[in-house]
Amino acid sequence: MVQFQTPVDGACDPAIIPFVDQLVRDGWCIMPDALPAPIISRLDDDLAEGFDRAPYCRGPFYGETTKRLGRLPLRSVHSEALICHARILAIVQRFLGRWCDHVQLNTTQAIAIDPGAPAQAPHRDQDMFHGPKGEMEYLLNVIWPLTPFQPENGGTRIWPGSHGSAALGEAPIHEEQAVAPVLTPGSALLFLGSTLHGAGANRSASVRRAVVIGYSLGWLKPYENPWLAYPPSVARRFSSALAALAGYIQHRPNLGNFEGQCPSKLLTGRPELMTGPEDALLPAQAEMVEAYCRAQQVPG
Ligand SMILES: O=C(O)CCC(=O)C(=O)O
Ligand SMILES: [Fe+2]
Repeated sequence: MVQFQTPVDGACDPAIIPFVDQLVRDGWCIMPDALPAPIISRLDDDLAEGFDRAPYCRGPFYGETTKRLGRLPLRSVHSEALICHARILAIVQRFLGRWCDHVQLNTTQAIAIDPGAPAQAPHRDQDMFHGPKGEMEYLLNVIWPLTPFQPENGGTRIWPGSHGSAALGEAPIHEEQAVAPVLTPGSALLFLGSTLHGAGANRSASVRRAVVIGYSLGWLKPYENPWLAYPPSVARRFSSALAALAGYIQHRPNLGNFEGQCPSKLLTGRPELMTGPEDALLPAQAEMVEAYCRAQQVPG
C-alpha cells in the first residue's frame, strides 16, 4: 500500500480531481483530448526539419538510435499550448505547490525513436536530484505523443504503483509489470518524478515521436538551463506565463534575482525599471522581519 499524501489540500478545478486521484494511486494517468490533434500535428511539422538535421544521441540511456531536440519554444510557437496547458499546470501545482513558491519548466524535449531501437532502461526522473526520496515529489512529466503510441512502436512504458514510498529501496524491476498505454496525438501521459518508466523498444517500421514537457520545484536546478536556452533577447517574445515558467521570476525569498530585482524586468526593455535590490519575501518571512523592526523601534 503506497502511503502518498503529496497533493496540496484546498479548492481546485473539479475537472482535475480524477487525474490527481489516479496520479496519487498509480503514479500516472492519461488525459485524453488534452489538445486538438491539429495543434499537435503542426507542432510535429515544425519539428521535422530539426529532427532531420539532428545527430543521433550518444550513450545507452539517451539511446543511439534516438534523436532529441531541446528548446521547444524556439522551434515551434505551438509548444506554448502544451507548456502552459491550464489543466495540466493546475495538476502540477497540486503535486509540487506544497514544496515551492512556484513551479518551473524542467524539460522541453522532443524525442524521435527509430525502428529497431531497444527499450530504454527503466528509471525515475527524480533521480537527477540528489535529495531525500519518498516524502515529496520533485517533478511531474507530461509526454505528448506526436505519432500514435503502441506497445510495439516504442510507446512509453510505465510501472503502475512504483511511485512515492514504493520508489525507496532496490526492488527488482519486473518487466511484465510495465504497461505501455495506447495513445493518440492530442492526448497527454502524465507521470510523477518518482514513477518508474522508460521508452519502449521500437519493433515497428516507423519512427516514434513525442514531446516531453516536465515541471519541477522552482528552487531546483532545472534539466534544461532556461537562461541559456532562452536568454532575455529571446524570452522577451514569450508570454508572461511562459517567461515565468522559464525562470524569469523570483522564487521567494529572493532566489533567481538579477541585481536583487525580479529577472522579468530584463524582458521589458525598460532599464529604468531596474532600481536597487528589493526584498521578495514570503508573507511569513515579511511578517517576521517587520515584527522585529517594530520591536526595535519601541522606546526604551
Ligand atoms: O521517450 C519516452 O517515452 C521516455 C523518455 C524518458 O523517459 C527519458 O528520456 O527520460
Ligand atoms: Fe524519463
